[in-house]
Amino acid sequence: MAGTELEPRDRLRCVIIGAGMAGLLAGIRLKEKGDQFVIYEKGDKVGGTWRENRYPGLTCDVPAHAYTYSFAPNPEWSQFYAPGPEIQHYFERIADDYGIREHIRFGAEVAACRYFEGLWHITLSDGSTDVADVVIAATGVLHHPRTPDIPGLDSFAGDCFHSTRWDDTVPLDGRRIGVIGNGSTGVQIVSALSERASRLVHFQRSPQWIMPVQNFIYSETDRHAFRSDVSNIDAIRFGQDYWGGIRRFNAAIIDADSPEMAEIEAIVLRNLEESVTDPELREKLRPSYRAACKRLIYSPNYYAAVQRPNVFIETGPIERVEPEGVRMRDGTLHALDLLVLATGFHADRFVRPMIMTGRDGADLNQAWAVRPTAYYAITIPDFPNLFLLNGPTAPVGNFSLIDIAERQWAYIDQLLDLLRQGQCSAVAASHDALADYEERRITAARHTIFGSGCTSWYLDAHGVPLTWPWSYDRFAEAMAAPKLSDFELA
Ligand code: NA7
Repeated sequence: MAGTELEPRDRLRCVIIGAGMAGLLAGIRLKEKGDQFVIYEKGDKVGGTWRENRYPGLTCDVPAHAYTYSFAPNPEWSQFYAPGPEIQHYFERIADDYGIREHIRFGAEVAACRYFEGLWHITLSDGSTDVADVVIAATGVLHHPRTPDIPGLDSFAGDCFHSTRWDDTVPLDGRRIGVIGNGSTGVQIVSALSERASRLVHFQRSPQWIMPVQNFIYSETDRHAFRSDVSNIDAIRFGQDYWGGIRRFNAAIIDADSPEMAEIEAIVLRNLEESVTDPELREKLRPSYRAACKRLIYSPNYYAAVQRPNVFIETGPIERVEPEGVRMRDGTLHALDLLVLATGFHADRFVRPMIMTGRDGADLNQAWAVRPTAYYAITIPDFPNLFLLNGPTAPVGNFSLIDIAERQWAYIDQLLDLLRQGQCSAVAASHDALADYEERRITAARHTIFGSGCTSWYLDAHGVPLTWPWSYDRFAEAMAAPKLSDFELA
Protein backbone atom coordinates (compact mmCIF):
# COMPACT_ATOMS: atom_id res chain seq x y z
CA MET A 1 0.00 0.00 0.00
CA ALA A 2 1.42 3.34 -0.99
CA GLY A 3 0.13 6.42 0.68
CA THR A 4 1.47 6.41 4.22
CA GLU A 5 2.75 9.87 3.32
CA LEU A 6 -0.79 11.04 2.50
CA GLU A 7 -2.50 13.53 4.76
CA PRO A 8 -6.07 12.96 5.90
CA ARG A 9 -8.46 14.95 3.70
CA ASP A 10 -10.85 17.46 5.15
CA ARG A 11 -13.52 16.57 2.63
CA LEU A 12 -13.84 14.26 -0.30
CA ARG A 13 -15.18 15.71 -3.51
CA CYS A 14 -17.78 13.26 -4.84
CA VAL A 15 -19.98 13.11 -7.90
CA ILE A 16 -23.15 11.06 -7.62
CA ILE A 17 -24.84 10.04 -10.86
CA GLY A 18 -28.61 9.77 -10.48
CA ALA A 19 -31.09 11.24 -7.99
CA GLY A 20 -33.20 8.15 -7.53
CA MET A 21 -33.52 6.20 -4.31
CA ALA A 22 -29.82 5.23 -4.21
CA GLY A 23 -28.44 8.61 -5.27
CA LEU A 24 -30.46 10.40 -2.59
CA LEU A 25 -29.20 7.91 -0.04
CA ALA A 26 -25.58 8.55 -1.08
CA GLY A 27 -26.16 12.30 -0.84
CA ILE A 28 -27.65 12.04 2.64
CA ARG A 29 -24.77 9.93 3.88
CA LEU A 30 -22.03 12.08 2.29
CA LYS A 31 -23.65 15.17 3.76
CA GLU A 32 -23.57 13.59 7.21
CA LYS A 33 -19.84 12.98 6.76
CA GLY A 34 -19.23 16.56 5.64
CA ASP A 35 -18.01 15.57 2.18
CA GLN A 36 -18.50 17.83 -0.79
CA PHE A 37 -20.81 16.40 -3.45
CA VAL A 38 -23.01 17.12 -6.41
CA ILE A 39 -25.74 14.88 -7.83
CA TYR A 40 -26.12 14.93 -11.61
CA GLU A 41 -29.62 13.91 -12.66
CA LYS A 42 -30.62 13.69 -16.29
CA GLY A 43 -34.33 14.03 -15.48
CA ASP A 44 -36.17 17.01 -14.05
CA LYS A 45 -37.16 15.40 -10.73
CA VAL A 46 -35.78 13.06 -8.10
CA GLY A 47 -37.22 9.55 -7.76
CA GLY A 48 -35.59 7.58 -10.57
CA THR A 49 -37.80 4.67 -11.52
CA TRP A 50 -40.72 6.22 -9.59
CA ARG A 51 -40.38 9.40 -11.63
CA GLU A 52 -40.23 7.51 -14.91
CA ASN A 53 -43.05 5.05 -14.25
CA ARG A 54 -46.46 6.67 -13.90
CA TYR A 55 -48.72 4.05 -15.42
CA PRO A 56 -52.15 3.27 -13.95
CA GLY A 57 -51.94 0.60 -11.26
CA LEU A 58 -48.26 1.26 -10.47
CA THR A 59 -47.56 -0.29 -7.06
CA CYS A 60 -44.39 -1.42 -5.34
CA ASP A 61 -44.45 -5.15 -4.59
CA VAL A 62 -42.42 -4.67 -1.39
CA PRO A 63 -44.50 -3.62 1.65
CA ALA A 64 -44.41 0.17 1.95
CA HIS A 65 -42.93 0.23 5.45
CA ALA A 66 -40.09 -1.97 4.24
CA TYR A 67 -39.60 0.07 1.06
CA THR A 68 -38.55 3.08 3.15
CA TYR A 69 -35.17 4.37 4.31
CA SER A 70 -34.38 2.91 7.73
CA PHE A 71 -33.69 6.42 9.03
CA ALA A 72 -36.85 8.00 7.60
CA PRO A 73 -39.90 5.90 8.43
CA ASN A 74 -43.13 7.16 6.92
CA PRO A 75 -46.27 6.81 9.03
CA GLU A 76 -48.37 8.26 6.21
CA TRP A 77 -48.31 5.31 3.77
CA SER A 78 -51.90 4.83 2.69
CA GLN A 79 -51.64 1.12 1.87
CA PHE A 80 -49.64 -1.97 2.73
CA TYR A 81 -48.24 -1.94 -0.84
CA ALA A 82 -47.80 1.73 -1.72
CA PRO A 83 -48.96 3.22 -5.02
CA GLY A 84 -46.21 4.70 -7.22
CA PRO A 85 -47.19 8.40 -6.83
CA GLU A 86 -46.93 8.12 -3.03
CA ILE A 87 -43.45 6.66 -3.30
CA GLN A 88 -42.47 9.48 -5.65
CA HIS A 89 -43.84 11.98 -3.12
CA TYR A 90 -41.82 10.29 -0.36
CA PHE A 91 -38.56 10.74 -2.30
CA GLU A 92 -39.42 14.37 -3.11
CA ARG A 93 -39.97 15.02 0.60
CA ILE A 94 -36.75 13.24 1.57
CA ALA A 95 -34.78 15.41 -0.90
CA ASP A 96 -36.16 18.49 0.89
CA ASP A 97 -36.06 17.24 4.48
CA TYR A 98 -32.43 16.18 4.20
CA GLY A 99 -31.31 19.26 2.30
CA ILE A 100 -30.26 17.28 -0.75
CA ARG A 101 -32.16 19.19 -3.42
CA GLU A 102 -29.67 22.08 -3.48
CA HIS A 103 -26.92 19.56 -4.32
CA ILE A 104 -28.77 18.24 -7.39
CA ARG A 105 -28.26 19.50 -10.92
CA PHE A 106 -31.34 18.50 -12.89
CA GLY A 107 -31.32 18.05 -16.65
CA ALA A 108 -27.64 17.16 -16.31
CA GLU A 109 -26.73 13.98 -18.13
CA VAL A 110 -23.27 12.57 -17.51
CA ALA A 111 -21.79 11.54 -20.85
CA ALA A 112 -18.34 10.40 -19.75
CA CYS A 113 -16.19 9.76 -16.69
CA ARG A 114 -12.46 9.44 -17.23
CA TYR A 115 -9.92 8.63 -14.52
CA PHE A 116 -6.47 10.12 -14.85
CA GLU A 117 -3.92 11.82 -12.65
CA GLY A 118 -5.70 10.40 -9.63
CA LEU A 119 -9.04 12.11 -10.28
CA TRP A 120 -12.29 11.45 -12.09
CA HIS A 121 -12.93 13.92 -14.91
CA ILE A 122 -16.62 14.14 -15.67
CA THR A 123 -18.12 15.45 -18.90
CA LEU A 124 -21.81 16.23 -19.17
CA SER A 125 -23.74 16.01 -22.41
CA ASP A 126 -23.94 19.82 -22.58
CA GLY A 127 -20.13 19.88 -22.68
CA SER A 128 -19.60 21.14 -19.12
CA THR A 129 -17.02 19.39 -16.99
CA ASP A 130 -16.31 18.57 -13.38
CA VAL A 131 -13.59 16.86 -11.37
CA ALA A 132 -14.01 14.52 -8.41
CA ASP A 133 -12.11 12.19 -6.12
CA VAL A 134 -14.96 9.71 -6.14
CA VAL A 135 -17.81 8.77 -8.48
CA ILE A 136 -20.90 7.04 -7.13
CA ALA A 137 -22.95 5.43 -9.91
CA ALA A 138 -26.52 5.32 -8.65
CA THR A 139 -27.89 4.92 -12.13
CA GLY A 140 -30.54 2.28 -11.51
CA VAL A 141 -31.19 -1.01 -13.24
CA LEU A 142 -34.39 -0.78 -15.27
CA HIS A 143 -34.23 2.54 -17.07
CA HIS A 144 -33.55 1.81 -20.73
CA PRO A 145 -36.95 0.85 -22.17
CA ARG A 146 -37.03 -2.15 -24.49
CA THR A 147 -39.27 -1.48 -27.47
CA PRO A 148 -40.36 -4.61 -29.32
CA ASP A 149 -39.19 -5.16 -32.84
CA ILE A 150 -42.67 -5.73 -34.27
CA PRO A 151 -43.15 -4.88 -37.96
CA GLY A 152 -45.43 -1.92 -38.58
CA LEU A 153 -45.33 -0.55 -35.03
CA ASP A 154 -44.83 2.99 -36.35
CA SER A 155 -47.83 2.66 -38.63
CA PHE A 156 -50.33 2.38 -35.76
CA ALA A 157 -52.91 5.17 -36.09
CA GLY A 158 -53.91 5.21 -32.43
CA ASP A 159 -51.84 6.11 -29.40
CA CYS A 160 -48.84 3.96 -28.59
CA PHE A 161 -46.16 4.28 -25.92
CA HIS A 162 -43.86 2.26 -23.70
CA SER A 163 -45.05 1.81 -20.11
CA THR A 164 -42.35 4.22 -18.89
CA ARG A 165 -43.51 6.94 -21.26
CA TRP A 166 -47.12 7.12 -20.11
CA ASP A 167 -49.05 9.94 -21.77
CA ASP A 168 -51.58 11.32 -19.29
CA THR A 169 -53.41 13.20 -22.03
CA VAL A 170 -54.52 9.95 -23.68
CA PRO A 171 -58.04 8.98 -22.59
CA LEU A 172 -58.56 5.46 -21.23
CA ASP A 173 -62.24 5.13 -20.31
CA GLY A 174 -64.38 3.25 -22.77
CA ARG A 175 -61.50 2.70 -25.19
CA ARG A 176 -60.08 -0.38 -26.90
CA ILE A 177 -56.70 -0.96 -25.31
CA GLY A 178 -53.98 -3.50 -26.05
CA VAL A 179 -51.13 -4.25 -23.65
CA ILE A 180 -48.10 -6.17 -24.92
CA GLY A 181 -46.10 -7.85 -22.17
CA ASN A 182 -47.12 -9.45 -18.90
CA GLY A 183 -44.24 -8.85 -16.51
CA SER A 184 -45.09 -7.01 -13.29
CA THR A 185 -45.76 -3.88 -15.34
CA GLY A 186 -48.18 -5.39 -17.85
CA VAL A 187 -50.00 -7.26 -15.09
CA GLN A 188 -50.46 -4.09 -13.02
CA ILE A 189 -51.64 -2.07 -16.04
CA VAL A 190 -54.14 -4.71 -17.14
CA SER A 191 -55.45 -5.08 -13.58
CA ALA A 192 -55.97 -1.30 -13.37
CA LEU A 193 -57.51 -0.81 -16.82
CA SER A 194 -59.81 -3.82 -16.91
CA GLU A 195 -62.68 -1.82 -15.41
CA ARG A 196 -62.05 1.20 -17.61
CA ALA A 197 -61.43 -0.11 -21.12
CA SER A 198 -64.35 -1.10 -23.31
CA ARG A 199 -62.16 -3.93 -24.58
CA LEU A 200 -58.75 -4.87 -23.24
CA VAL A 201 -56.46 -7.30 -25.06
CA HIS A 202 -53.50 -8.62 -23.12
CA PHE A 203 -50.87 -9.96 -25.53
CA GLN A 204 -49.05 -12.70 -23.67
CA ARG A 205 -45.92 -14.29 -25.13
CA SER A 206 -45.27 -16.46 -22.06
CA PRO A 207 -47.67 -17.02 -19.16
CA GLN A 208 -46.67 -15.89 -15.67
CA TRP A 209 -47.04 -17.45 -12.27
CA ILE A 210 -48.97 -15.14 -9.98
CA MET A 211 -48.42 -14.98 -6.22
CA PRO A 212 -51.69 -13.92 -4.56
CA VAL A 213 -51.31 -11.05 -2.13
CA GLN A 214 -53.72 -8.81 -0.30
CA ASN A 215 -53.24 -5.11 -0.34
CA PHE A 216 -55.06 -3.25 2.40
CA ILE A 217 -55.66 0.38 3.14
CA TYR A 218 -54.24 1.87 6.33
CA SER A 219 -56.99 3.68 8.24
CA GLU A 220 -56.47 7.02 9.98
CA THR A 221 -56.34 5.01 13.22
CA ASP A 222 -53.51 2.89 11.80
CA ARG A 223 -51.61 5.97 10.67
CA HIS A 224 -52.13 7.64 14.04
CA ALA A 225 -50.60 4.55 15.65
CA PHE A 226 -47.62 4.72 13.23
CA ARG A 227 -47.14 8.43 13.99
CA SER A 228 -47.35 8.10 17.75
CA ASP A 229 -45.13 5.07 18.16
CA VAL A 230 -42.52 4.04 15.62
CA SER A 231 -42.46 0.55 17.08
CA ASN A 232 -45.74 0.00 15.20
CA ILE A 233 -43.85 0.64 11.97
CA ASP A 234 -40.93 -1.48 13.11
CA ALA A 235 -43.33 -4.33 13.78
CA ILE A 236 -44.09 -4.40 10.05
CA ARG A 237 -40.65 -3.51 8.78
CA PHE A 238 -38.73 -5.89 10.99
CA GLY A 239 -41.56 -8.24 11.96
CA GLN A 240 -41.69 -11.96 11.42
CA ASP A 241 -44.44 -11.69 8.77
CA TYR A 242 -42.23 -9.74 6.40
CA TRP A 243 -38.84 -11.18 7.28
CA GLY A 244 -40.16 -14.71 7.66
CA GLY A 245 -41.60 -14.38 4.14
CA ILE A 246 -38.40 -12.85 2.73
CA ARG A 247 -36.22 -15.54 4.27
CA ARG A 248 -38.45 -18.35 2.98
CA PHE A 249 -38.54 -16.76 -0.47
CA ASN A 250 -34.78 -16.33 -0.40
CA ALA A 251 -34.26 -19.96 0.62
CA ALA A 252 -36.50 -20.98 -2.27
CA ILE A 253 -34.77 -19.01 -5.01
CA ILE A 254 -31.25 -20.08 -4.07
CA ASP A 255 -32.22 -23.75 -3.84
CA ALA A 256 -34.72 -24.81 -6.47
CA ASP A 257 -35.21 -28.17 -4.70
CA SER A 258 -35.93 -26.72 -1.28
CA PRO A 259 -39.18 -27.23 0.67
CA GLU A 260 -39.59 -23.43 0.53
CA MET A 261 -39.66 -23.63 -3.28
CA ALA A 262 -42.22 -26.41 -3.12
CA GLU A 263 -44.33 -24.19 -0.86
CA ILE A 264 -44.24 -21.30 -3.38
CA GLU A 265 -45.07 -23.66 -6.24
CA ALA A 266 -48.06 -25.01 -4.32
CA ILE A 267 -49.35 -21.50 -3.58
CA VAL A 268 -49.14 -20.20 -7.14
CA LEU A 269 -50.57 -23.40 -8.59
CA ARG A 270 -53.50 -23.29 -6.17
CA ASN A 271 -54.01 -19.63 -7.07
CA LEU A 272 -54.29 -20.53 -10.75
CA GLU A 273 -56.49 -23.58 -10.21
CA GLU A 274 -58.87 -21.94 -7.76
CA SER A 275 -59.05 -18.43 -9.18
CA VAL A 276 -59.51 -19.08 -12.89
CA THR A 277 -62.77 -20.89 -13.54
CA ASP A 278 -62.75 -21.27 -17.33
CA PRO A 279 -60.55 -24.30 -18.17
CA GLU A 280 -59.50 -22.88 -21.54
CA LEU A 281 -58.38 -19.59 -20.00
CA ARG A 282 -56.70 -21.46 -17.15
CA GLU A 283 -54.56 -23.39 -19.65
CA LYS A 284 -53.63 -20.19 -21.47
CA LEU A 285 -52.42 -18.78 -18.17
CA ARG A 286 -50.49 -21.88 -17.07
CA PRO A 287 -46.70 -21.45 -17.40
CA SER A 288 -44.54 -24.36 -18.52
CA TYR A 289 -41.55 -23.26 -16.43
CA ARG A 290 -41.09 -23.25 -12.67
CA ALA A 291 -42.54 -20.63 -10.34
CA ALA A 292 -40.18 -17.68 -9.60
CA CYS A 293 -37.95 -18.55 -12.58
CA LYS A 294 -39.04 -15.22 -14.02
CA ARG A 295 -39.36 -12.57 -11.32
CA LEU A 296 -42.42 -13.69 -9.40
CA ILE A 297 -45.41 -11.43 -9.88
CA TYR A 298 -47.36 -10.40 -6.81
CA SER A 299 -50.91 -9.44 -7.61
CA PRO A 300 -54.14 -9.18 -5.64
CA ASN A 301 -56.39 -8.92 -8.69
CA TYR A 302 -54.88 -9.98 -12.02
CA TYR A 303 -56.86 -13.22 -12.34
CA ALA A 304 -60.08 -11.38 -11.46
CA ALA A 305 -59.26 -8.71 -14.05
CA VAL A 306 -58.65 -11.14 -16.91
CA GLN A 307 -61.92 -12.94 -16.21
CA ARG A 308 -63.97 -9.83 -16.89
CA PRO A 309 -66.00 -10.15 -20.09
CA ASN A 310 -64.26 -7.18 -21.75
CA VAL A 311 -60.77 -8.65 -21.25
CA PHE A 312 -59.15 -11.07 -23.69
CA ILE A 313 -55.86 -12.92 -23.31
CA GLU A 314 -54.19 -13.29 -26.70
CA THR A 315 -51.52 -15.99 -26.77
CA GLY A 316 -50.94 -16.27 -30.50
CA PRO A 317 -47.92 -14.82 -32.28
CA ILE A 318 -48.15 -11.21 -33.40
CA GLU A 319 -47.68 -10.86 -37.19
CA ARG A 320 -47.52 -7.07 -37.37
CA VAL A 321 -49.05 -3.84 -36.22
CA GLU A 322 -51.34 -2.08 -38.69
CA PRO A 323 -52.95 1.37 -38.53
CA GLU A 324 -56.13 -0.16 -37.01
CA GLY A 325 -54.50 -2.45 -34.50
CA VAL A 326 -52.55 -5.67 -34.01
CA ARG A 327 -52.73 -8.41 -36.67
CA MET A 328 -52.08 -11.95 -35.43
CA ARG A 329 -50.39 -14.66 -37.49
CA ASP A 330 -53.73 -16.48 -37.80
CA GLY A 331 -55.17 -13.38 -39.48
CA THR A 332 -57.17 -12.06 -36.50
CA LEU A 333 -57.10 -8.28 -36.17
CA HIS A 334 -57.42 -6.72 -32.72
CA ALA A 335 -58.67 -3.21 -33.50
CA LEU A 336 -57.33 -0.80 -30.88
CA ASP A 337 -57.31 2.86 -29.87
CA LEU A 338 -54.30 2.56 -27.57
CA LEU A 339 -51.40 0.14 -27.59
CA VAL A 340 -49.20 -0.02 -24.47
CA LEU A 341 -45.76 -1.60 -24.74
CA ALA A 342 -45.07 -3.16 -21.34
CA THR A 343 -42.11 -4.92 -22.86
CA GLY A 344 -39.52 -4.32 -20.18
CA PHE A 345 -36.01 -2.93 -20.20
CA HIS A 346 -32.45 -3.49 -21.35
CA ALA A 347 -31.45 -4.63 -17.88
CA ASP A 348 -27.80 -5.22 -18.73
CA ARG A 349 -26.84 -1.61 -19.43
CA PHE A 350 -26.40 -0.21 -15.91
CA VAL A 351 -24.17 2.90 -16.27
CA ARG A 352 -23.91 2.51 -20.01
CA PRO A 353 -24.11 4.14 -22.59
CA MET A 354 -22.02 6.54 -20.49
CA ILE A 355 -18.33 6.34 -21.41
CA MET A 356 -16.36 5.07 -18.42
CA THR A 357 -12.59 5.08 -18.72
CA GLY A 358 -10.58 3.86 -15.78
CA ARG A 359 -6.90 3.64 -14.95
CA ASP A 360 -4.53 3.48 -17.96
CA GLY A 361 -7.41 3.84 -20.40
CA ALA A 362 -9.40 0.82 -19.18
CA ASP A 363 -12.77 0.84 -20.94
CA LEU A 364 -15.90 -0.32 -19.15
CA ASN A 365 -17.44 -1.73 -22.33
CA GLN A 366 -14.40 -3.95 -22.69
CA ALA A 367 -14.38 -4.87 -19.02
CA TRP A 368 -18.03 -5.84 -19.43
CA ALA A 369 -17.67 -7.48 -22.86
CA VAL A 370 -18.75 -10.88 -21.50
CA ARG A 371 -21.24 -9.64 -18.92
CA PRO A 372 -21.63 -6.59 -16.69
CA THR A 373 -20.21 -7.34 -13.28
CA ALA A 374 -18.55 -5.84 -10.24
CA TYR A 375 -16.83 -7.28 -7.19
CA TYR A 376 -19.64 -7.81 -4.69
CA ALA A 377 -21.70 -5.59 -7.05
CA ILE A 378 -19.78 -2.53 -5.83
CA THR A 379 -16.31 -2.03 -7.35
CA ILE A 380 -14.57 -2.80 -10.64
CA PRO A 381 -10.83 -3.49 -11.08
CA ASP A 382 -9.01 -0.63 -12.84
CA PHE A 383 -11.82 1.79 -11.99
CA PRO A 384 -10.50 3.27 -8.73
CA ASN A 385 -12.84 5.26 -6.52
CA LEU A 386 -15.86 4.33 -8.62
CA PHE A 387 -18.60 2.71 -6.55
CA LEU A 388 -21.88 1.25 -7.78
CA LEU A 389 -25.17 1.14 -5.92
CA ASN A 390 -27.58 -1.57 -7.07
CA GLY A 391 -25.03 -2.50 -9.70
CA PRO A 392 -24.69 -5.82 -11.54
CA THR A 393 -24.95 -8.96 -9.37
CA ALA A 394 -26.64 -7.16 -6.48
CA PRO A 395 -29.61 -8.93 -4.91
CA VAL A 396 -32.81 -8.26 -6.83
CA GLY A 397 -35.20 -11.09 -5.99
CA ASN A 398 -38.17 -9.28 -4.43
CA PHE A 399 -36.03 -7.69 -1.69
CA SER A 400 -36.38 -4.06 -0.69
CA LEU A 401 -33.72 -2.43 -2.83
CA ILE A 402 -33.60 0.39 -0.29
CA ASP A 403 -32.34 -2.03 2.33
CA ILE A 404 -29.87 -3.45 -0.18
CA ALA A 405 -28.57 0.05 -1.06
CA GLU A 406 -28.23 1.01 2.61
CA ARG A 407 -26.11 -2.06 3.27
CA GLN A 408 -24.03 -1.36 0.17
CA TRP A 409 -23.51 2.22 1.34
CA ALA A 410 -22.26 1.05 4.74
CA TYR A 411 -19.64 -1.00 2.86
CA ILE A 412 -18.70 1.81 0.44
CA ASP A 413 -18.40 4.26 3.32
CA GLN A 414 -15.70 2.11 4.90
CA LEU A 415 -13.73 2.31 1.65
CA LEU A 416 -14.27 6.07 1.54
CA ASP A 417 -12.90 6.25 5.09
CA LEU A 418 -9.60 4.92 3.74
CA LEU A 419 -9.50 7.94 1.43
CA ARG A 420 -10.71 10.35 4.09
CA GLN A 421 -8.10 9.13 6.56
CA GLY A 422 -5.30 9.36 4.01
CA GLN A 423 -4.61 5.63 4.05
CA CYS A 424 -4.68 5.65 0.25
CA SER A 425 -5.76 7.90 -2.59
CA ALA A 426 -7.29 5.21 -4.80
CA VAL A 427 -9.15 1.99 -4.04
CA ALA A 428 -10.63 -0.69 -6.30
CA ALA A 429 -11.07 -4.45 -6.16
CA SER A 430 -8.23 -6.48 -7.67
CA HIS A 431 -8.66 -8.54 -10.84
CA ASP A 432 -8.02 -11.74 -8.88
CA ALA A 433 -10.68 -10.86 -6.33
CA LEU A 434 -13.28 -10.17 -9.01
CA ALA A 435 -12.39 -13.36 -10.91
CA ASP A 436 -12.74 -15.41 -7.73
CA TYR A 437 -16.04 -13.75 -6.83
CA GLU A 438 -17.44 -14.28 -10.31
CA GLU A 439 -16.39 -17.92 -10.44
CA ARG A 440 -18.17 -18.63 -7.16
CA ARG A 441 -21.15 -16.45 -8.03
CA ILE A 442 -21.74 -17.89 -11.49
CA THR A 443 -21.53 -21.48 -10.21
CA ALA A 444 -24.10 -20.71 -7.53
CA ALA A 445 -26.28 -18.58 -9.84
CA ARG A 446 -26.73 -21.45 -12.29
CA HIS A 447 -28.38 -23.42 -9.47
CA THR A 448 -30.84 -20.73 -8.47
CA ILE A 449 -34.43 -20.93 -9.60
CA PHE A 450 -33.70 -18.06 -12.04
CA GLY A 451 -31.50 -20.45 -13.99
CA SER A 452 -34.04 -23.27 -14.07
CA GLY A 453 -35.13 -22.81 -17.68
CA CYS A 454 -37.00 -19.67 -18.72
CA THR A 455 -36.17 -16.28 -20.20
CA SER A 456 -36.14 -13.20 -18.01
CA TRP A 457 -34.38 -9.90 -17.44
CA TYR A 458 -32.38 -11.60 -14.67
CA LEU A 459 -30.32 -13.51 -17.23
CA ASP A 460 -27.19 -12.19 -18.90
CA ALA A 461 -26.39 -12.72 -22.58
CA HIS A 462 -25.04 -16.21 -21.73
CA GLY A 463 -28.15 -17.28 -19.85
CA VAL A 464 -26.54 -16.93 -16.42
CA PRO A 465 -28.60 -15.14 -13.74
CA LEU A 466 -26.94 -11.80 -13.10
CA THR A 467 -27.96 -11.75 -9.46
CA TRP A 468 -26.72 -12.42 -5.97
CA PRO A 469 -27.08 -16.22 -5.72
CA TRP A 470 -26.68 -16.70 -1.97
CA SER A 471 -28.72 -15.93 1.11
CA TYR A 472 -29.72 -12.52 2.29
CA ASP A 473 -27.75 -13.13 5.50
CA ARG A 474 -24.64 -13.86 3.47
CA PHE A 475 -25.16 -10.57 1.66
CA ALA A 476 -25.53 -8.71 4.98
CA GLU A 477 -22.36 -10.42 6.22
CA ALA A 478 -20.43 -9.53 3.04
CA MET A 479 -21.51 -5.90 3.30
CA ALA A 480 -20.53 -5.61 6.98
CA ALA A 481 -16.86 -4.97 6.20
CA PRO A 482 -14.73 -4.98 3.03
CA LYS A 483 -11.99 -7.62 2.94
CA LEU A 484 -9.10 -5.28 2.24
CA SER A 485 -6.81 -8.00 0.94
CA ASP A 486 -9.16 -8.17 -2.08
CA PHE A 487 -8.46 -4.53 -2.94
CA GLU A 488 -5.68 -2.64 -4.64
CA LEU A 489 -4.90 0.51 -2.71
CA ALA A 490 -2.71 3.17 -4.26
P1 NA7 B 1 -40.39 -7.62 -17.76
O1 NA7 B 1 -40.61 -8.32 -16.49
O2 NA7 B 1 -39.06 -7.73 -18.42
O3 NA7 B 1 -41.55 -8.10 -18.77
C1 NA7 B 1 -41.52 -7.79 -20.15
C2 NA7 B 1 -42.70 -8.45 -20.81
O4 NA7 B 1 -42.75 -8.07 -22.17
C3 NA7 B 1 -42.62 -9.97 -20.78
O5 NA7 B 1 -43.93 -10.47 -20.61
C4 NA7 B 1 -42.09 -10.30 -22.18
O6 NA7 B 1 -42.47 -11.57 -22.63
C5 NA7 B 1 -42.81 -9.25 -22.98
N1 NA7 B 1 -42.17 -8.95 -24.25
C6 NA7 B 1 -40.95 -8.41 -24.44
N2 NA7 B 1 -40.71 -8.27 -25.76
C7 NA7 B 1 -41.80 -8.74 -26.39
C8 NA7 B 1 -42.16 -8.88 -27.76
N3 NA7 B 1 -41.32 -8.48 -28.73
N4 NA7 B 1 -43.36 -9.42 -28.06
C9 NA7 B 1 -44.19 -9.81 -27.08
N5 NA7 B 1 -43.92 -9.71 -25.76
C10 NA7 B 1 -42.73 -9.19 -25.45
O7 NA7 B 1 -40.66 -6.04 -17.61
P2 NA7 B 1 -41.66 -5.30 -16.64
O8 NA7 B 1 -41.62 -3.85 -17.00
O9 NA7 B 1 -42.99 -5.94 -16.61
O10 NA7 B 1 -41.06 -5.53 -15.22
C11 NA7 B 1 -39.71 -5.24 -14.96
C12 NA7 B 1 -39.49 -5.17 -13.48
O11 NA7 B 1 -39.94 -3.89 -13.02
C13 NA7 B 1 -40.23 -6.15 -12.65
O12 NA7 B 1 -39.65 -7.41 -12.61
C14 NA7 B 1 -40.17 -5.47 -11.31
O13 NA7 B 1 -38.90 -5.63 -10.75
C15 NA7 B 1 -40.35 -4.03 -11.65
P3 NA7 B 1 -41.55 -12.89 -22.32
O14 NA7 B 1 -41.77 -13.18 -20.86
O15 NA7 B 1 -40.12 -12.46 -22.60
O16 NA7 B 1 -42.05 -13.93 -23.22
